[in-house]
Amino acid sequence: MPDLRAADLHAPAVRAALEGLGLGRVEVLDEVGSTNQHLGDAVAARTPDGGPPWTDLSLVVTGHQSAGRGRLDRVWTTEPGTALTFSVLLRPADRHGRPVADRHLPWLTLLMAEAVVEALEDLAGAGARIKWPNDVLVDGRKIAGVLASLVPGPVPAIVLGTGINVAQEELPVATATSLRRATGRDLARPDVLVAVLGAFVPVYRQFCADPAAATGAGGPLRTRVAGRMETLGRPVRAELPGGHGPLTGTAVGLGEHGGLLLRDRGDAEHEVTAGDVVHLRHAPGRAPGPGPAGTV
Ligand code: BT5
Repeated sequence: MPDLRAADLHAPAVRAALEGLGLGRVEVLDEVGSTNQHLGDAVAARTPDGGPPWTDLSLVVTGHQSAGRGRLDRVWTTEPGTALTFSVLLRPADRHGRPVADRHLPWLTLLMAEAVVEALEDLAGAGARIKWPNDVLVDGRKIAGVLASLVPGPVPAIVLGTGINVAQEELPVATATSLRRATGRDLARPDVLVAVLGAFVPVYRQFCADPAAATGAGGPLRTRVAGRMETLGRPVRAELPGGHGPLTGTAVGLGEHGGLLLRDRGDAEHEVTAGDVVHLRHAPGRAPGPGPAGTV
């Protein structure tokens, strides 16, 4: 019996809409462990598999992801048929065909989060916001997460995976929400996919053309992402990787390479480039404590 978990994504009209966006190879899978793993393995194999080559902006999307991954060995959990889980392959190169320098690559996660926010706004007026470095929140709850993985090679490629909670009633953690839960609206997964990629592709092209100009001080993409960030202007606690103590302060901006600029109580500025951020409640005159959604 055919597996119908991805019947909506297999529809010819969806393929036509995706093709209209100028993507590379498009693969729709009924079910897979992890789209990031699948795409990364396929690209790293570098052996022809009979299909088209894995060019820039190739896509793997699945009806159900059974072993989804988060950062730092965490998991991404979804019910069959209710969530959007997909990965795009990126081979970012500037207008002269030169690979974009590694230092700019952290922006890609934020640019995908930005595309998700714009799509959810357009489709459902969801009022979504970005939480540094890789979450999208609605009403302070996580509706989407982005995971970037590097595919080693002569010119490294990036697999950018995105999970968006669309129709779940039950969520795997209390800090999560779905479009159905947050907006009461039942959106079709393919519409969300096409809207997100439709928002991402032009932003990605703008980034690649001149990453330093797009994301440097006053650059249009840095300004755009900063304007959508829930994190900025808030007291936060940054949990740093590698056993370094947490940093507490106010998030004051985005750095040149997508890091979070944090000003501590002594007015010293730090740039956090990796780790988790906890949004703290504004509490004038008191040490900041976690807010209602402070542990997202
Ligand atoms: C992320 O990690 O948020 C990245 C999620 C990326 C998922 C996509 S789906 C397609 C592609 N293929 C993959 O295998 N992954 C990518 P992180 O910031 O580490 O957050 C992980 C945490 O989010 C977990 O520890 C849970 O607390 C929470 N979580 C798990 N499933 C969730 C869900 N469906 N909705 C909201 N939160 C969830």
